[in-house]
Amino acid sequence: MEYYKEHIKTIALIGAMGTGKTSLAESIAYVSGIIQKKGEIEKGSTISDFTAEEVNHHYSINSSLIPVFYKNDKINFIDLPGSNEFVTDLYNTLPILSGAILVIDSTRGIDAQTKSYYRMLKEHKIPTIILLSKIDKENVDFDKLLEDLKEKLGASVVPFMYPEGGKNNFNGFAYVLNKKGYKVEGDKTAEGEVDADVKEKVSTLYDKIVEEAAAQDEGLMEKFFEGEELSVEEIASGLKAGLLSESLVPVIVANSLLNTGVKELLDIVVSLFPSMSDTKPMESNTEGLEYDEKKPFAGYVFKTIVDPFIGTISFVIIVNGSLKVGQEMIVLGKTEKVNQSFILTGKNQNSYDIAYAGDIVCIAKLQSLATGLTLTDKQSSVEIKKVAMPTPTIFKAIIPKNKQDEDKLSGALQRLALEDLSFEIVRNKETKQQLIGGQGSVHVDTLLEKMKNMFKVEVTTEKQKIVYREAIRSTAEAEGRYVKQSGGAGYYGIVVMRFEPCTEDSYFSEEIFGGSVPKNYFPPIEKGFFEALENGPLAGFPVINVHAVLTDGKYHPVDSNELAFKNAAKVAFKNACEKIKKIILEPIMHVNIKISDEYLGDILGDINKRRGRVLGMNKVGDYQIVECEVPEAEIISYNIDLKAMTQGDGTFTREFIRYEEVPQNVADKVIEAAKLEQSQE
Ligand SMILES: Nc1nc2c(ncn2[C@@H]2O[C@H](COP(=O)(O)OP(=O)(O)OP(=O)(O)O)[C@@H](O)[C@H]2O)c(=O)[nH]1
Ligand SMILES: [Mg+2]
Repeated sequence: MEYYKEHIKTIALIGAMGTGKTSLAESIAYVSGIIQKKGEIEKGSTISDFTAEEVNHHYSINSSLIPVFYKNDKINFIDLPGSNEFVTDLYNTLPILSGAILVIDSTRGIDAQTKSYYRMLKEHKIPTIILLSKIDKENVDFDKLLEDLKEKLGASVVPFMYPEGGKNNFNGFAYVLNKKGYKVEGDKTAEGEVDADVKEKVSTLYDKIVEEAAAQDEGLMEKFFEGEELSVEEIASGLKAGLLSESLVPVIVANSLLNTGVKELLDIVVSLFPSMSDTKPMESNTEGLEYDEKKPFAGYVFKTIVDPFIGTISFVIIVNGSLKVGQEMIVLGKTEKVNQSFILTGKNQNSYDIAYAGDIVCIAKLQSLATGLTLTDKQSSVEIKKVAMPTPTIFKAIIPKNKQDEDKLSGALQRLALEDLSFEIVRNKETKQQLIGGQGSVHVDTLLEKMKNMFKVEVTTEKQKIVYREAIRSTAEAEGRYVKQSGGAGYYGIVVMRFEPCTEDSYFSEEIFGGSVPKNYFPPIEKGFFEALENGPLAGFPVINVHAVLTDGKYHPVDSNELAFKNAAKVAFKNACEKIKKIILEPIMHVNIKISDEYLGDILGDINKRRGRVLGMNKVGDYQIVECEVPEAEIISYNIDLKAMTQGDGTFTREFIRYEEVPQNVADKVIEAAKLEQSQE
């Protein structure tokens, strides 16, 4: 069967951790008939959570694509991980969605993470349905949840379902759209009458739906106010318009374990949710770009998975034209032939004949493909804008358990970077640490687990070392002697040098009169000075911002040489340091913290405790952006603390700006730690 954009939808299952997205995906797959037997989270047997790490932890780490064929539509469901540390798929998926199902755990209600996902959907203008999951559990107060949705999300929610059986004995639901009742019977539901105790409620809710539908269109509004009944088609068209303009958010309920409400969810998606013909493609260089199967081919890689056996698999959303096996396309200026292309459902491959604009297919084993690339036909010049990723908020140092694994490690990290654009690998020459930076501790640990499972490389981790500096705060002059004249070739170099603090990079100059030191020895003296700076007097950190002046010296016509003067300069610096005031400098980071209003007080107090300076606050939408400067040493594990303080909602960025003097009590500790480390080396 061929699907055009009018009958294709891309819908994310999105929501806080553990709210039941993967279970819902499983139920959707079962109800729509693409699987005959359901898997379970606890057994690691769902179609979505198939990687070794997901099976091990019982939560999602990557997104999974579950294409479902229902009635006349192809719905590409994308089951996203709930943790806000696994963001690579989330960021790359948001721009391709035609709709989203925001899954909220009925027993947990609207938490900070839920709010943050709802805001993201709003920002991207994505039509949304709210699904209250785990409706079968005890103590679920549907009316209260509705109130909270309005109040905490500010959403214009319209219930399409109403649970039956009361707070503790859920046994079915009333489907407001057709005013029928659906009682749970095993893993199915049986259609019947709405329970007597909720009949009136359902009738009121139905009237509200009609009113909301009418409000979307002037013609319908007039009819409604004149007391005329709206036809089923008119109501549907009003609701469709409301969903598309995001002025209406349907609320439904489900128990994914028994598939309750899931068929109705699919019905709503198919009949009321916008399709790819109502959806704008991602940002690009082409004005007015639309999904259009009649134009020459253009596609965008929004996700990559690396399989140690199959190689890379690229997920491509077709923006223009069509795609099939054997087709040629331009990738990074080169013509490439697509030899392997299929549709993935979880990890299962299925062949297809031809796919059109708006649809998603996978291409395997095309080495040059990577997430963020646009692929085109020769005649197309479309270029989709690559999605920006947040920068890492935590770094950990890694050391291979086996020394021989050094090469394997860098290869494995490169492969992981194909899948995940939200982490960074940094080699710090100074501390000699290999750092891996991610969106949180769990993210980094997961990457390491993946590396072990997929590439058999094991590492141990260490805390990131802070790169301190030393500087001088007073001026001193000292002599440096390097004289050895007993037997054999001699050494003779004597210098007098002044060292003074400066604000620019360290530099050397001379004030020699009368040739006490011949000019040809200036370069070795300068070299000796810079070498001396590499190893500071306090704790062995590099010294910065020093101006050295050569003022006097002595030479010997036979025994003087470059080495002698180089070493003499080193001795002069060492001697001067005995009298000079010395300090330790630490890296200061510019930090932007994004939080909900309610946490502002706590966050400001905490920044103060971390020796931070708040530069300003800025309200953007419902968020507060706190701009501050904080010593790097104080925010090494800020990610974990910020999450704890904000129920997992807060995010931040960090960037090095300059070095600053550390307070004496901190300096003492830094010096002590550095000396201890040196003694252990
Ligand atoms: N009783 C009940 N339990 C459910 C329901 N849906 C999911 N669960 C359970 O909730 C737990 C989490 O479910 P998942 O489907 O993994 O949740 P998720 O949203 O995919 O989780 P992440 O991917 O980690 O964000 C599992 O133990 C499920 O069995 C439901 O409708 N009713
Ligand atoms: Mg999941």
